[in-house]
Amino acid sequence: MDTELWFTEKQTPALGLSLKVKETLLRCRTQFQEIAVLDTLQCGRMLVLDGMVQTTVADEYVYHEMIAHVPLRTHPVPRSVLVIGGGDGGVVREISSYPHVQKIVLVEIDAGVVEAARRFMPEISCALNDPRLEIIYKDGAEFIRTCNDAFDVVIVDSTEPVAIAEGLFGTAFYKGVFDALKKDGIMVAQTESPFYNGLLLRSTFQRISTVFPRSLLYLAPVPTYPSGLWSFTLGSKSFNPLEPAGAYLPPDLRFYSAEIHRSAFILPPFVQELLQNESGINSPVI
Ligand code: AG3
Repeated sequence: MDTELWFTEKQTPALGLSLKVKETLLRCRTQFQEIAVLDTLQCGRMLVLDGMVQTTVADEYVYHEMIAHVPLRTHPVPRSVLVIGGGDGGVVREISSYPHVQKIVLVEIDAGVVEAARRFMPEISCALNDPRLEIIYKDGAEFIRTCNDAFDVVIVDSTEPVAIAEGLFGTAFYKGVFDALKKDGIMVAQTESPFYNGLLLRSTFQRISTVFPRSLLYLAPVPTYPSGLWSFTLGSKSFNPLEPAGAYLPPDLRFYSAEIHRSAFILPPFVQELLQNESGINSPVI
């Protein structure tokens, strides 16, 4: 029998997701984290940061389409968009399909992630050469303090709130995002799994709600992320995400549609409770 290589992410201390590995394409340590690109049998190429699955060629479209098009189509005509994190380029690829977007700024802390994606994941990183794009290698929490009234949409495509990404989940950061947005701007952040990270989801949602006049949570399935159900929190200064104002719908999308946009905001009762409940007793302990 052939020797089998498997990668396992321990999604909780007691549960893991394992993928059979064909080949390890990259494994290196940067100043910030460990980066791995693995070629898997089930999901094709996969980007792993500090042992956590960030994206796979097989299911990346769900996450990238949902984190990008929900805010981009809530705004009638977004022209300037800031992405914090997102060094693999998946979010930039989605933004670049809007003809009216004039400026995209990508602020990624680790140049190693951009290099790895450019080299091994061309289908995800393919828009990183868009002439409208400026890439800045910096901590997003630091960068945001330097922006004022500059963007229509800010997309926070971070890793988990540990180590380098911790500052991207705090109130001070969301206030910075608020100030970086124009007067009718919109932000969205990935806010983890309602099944396994309920407490974190709630506290993040509450922080965003204290800063933005309108904040809403929506969901999408991402099979390779913990529990397979992922949340996003949108903060809007003015436009109503439930009635998207954007007339333009990018062609050839695989998950997002006008109907999915609306249905993604319909939350199961346990998620609604999670957002309302002060004490956290309904939050799963896993
Ligand atoms: N950023 C969010 C990934 C979180 C996954 N968590 C985990 N595997 N424990 C994804 C970046 C994609 N552009």
